[in-house]
Amino acid sequence: MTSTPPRVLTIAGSDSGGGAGLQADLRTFFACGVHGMTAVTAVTVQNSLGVSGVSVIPPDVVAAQIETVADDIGVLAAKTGMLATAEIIEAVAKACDRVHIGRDGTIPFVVDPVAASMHGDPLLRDDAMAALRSELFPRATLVTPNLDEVRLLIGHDVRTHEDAREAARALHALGPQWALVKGGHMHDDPQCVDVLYDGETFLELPATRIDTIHTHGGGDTMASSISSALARGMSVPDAVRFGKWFVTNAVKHAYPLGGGVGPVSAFWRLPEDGTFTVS
Ligand code: PXL
Repeated sequence: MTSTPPRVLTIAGSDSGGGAGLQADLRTFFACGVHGMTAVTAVTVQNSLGVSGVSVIPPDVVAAQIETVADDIGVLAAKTGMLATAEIIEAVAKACDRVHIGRDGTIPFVVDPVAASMHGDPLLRDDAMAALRSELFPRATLVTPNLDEVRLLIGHDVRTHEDAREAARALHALGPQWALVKGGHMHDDPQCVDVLYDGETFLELPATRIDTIHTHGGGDTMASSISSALARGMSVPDAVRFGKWFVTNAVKHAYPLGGGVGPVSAFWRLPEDGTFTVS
């Protein structure tokens, strides 16, 4: 019999196109060798051209999904993606407290403050940003905003690496143990520099910028690879280094899909040939 792998929970929305959201998370969990579980928050009607509909799951159903898998299967790390409404955020906060996910519990909790798709389609209601800040940031082990989310969360317009450090300070003051400001959206920088801050020390993580439009699901992939590493017992800085390496490779292997924006790809972890060979 094989032993049970580490188990990781994503609290996120479905992308019918399979590029982002919980589909990207599950693919990443698989590629990182962890067992993925889902608390679905919303179903988006979506293809590579954009989001044309959203159906939100009742908050008590979201909470029940979290509690039922935690009670039986156990969660070694959890992450959030699209949370859709303030009511869902409040239900997630309470459920996480009950099953000890997050800061004062023992289970690492990565809060990826997803606000909009790359096409600019809203994935979080306007009134929910305040709930994200007040309910989830103080419970988070790590928050992972991109620069657009930084602007919505704290009003900082980040243009330089010094701005990114300032933003990390302001985000950390909202209560997470660690804040990661991702530099991917600083488009005139030839590097993608992410800044990690724990209230004392800044860690800068550079990577060469890859020239592609196909970056759908990149943030989800980074947060879920970090969560997988945390579930394996890595420290936050090591888990973030792992996530950066994982997502950089996934962007390198991004592929076109439909008529619009394609996804980053976790396929880089699979053998390039022989996948269908029976031996
Ligand atoms: O990549 C952010 C994201 C998260 N979750 C869902 C999404 C998207 C982007 O489109 O659709 C469901």
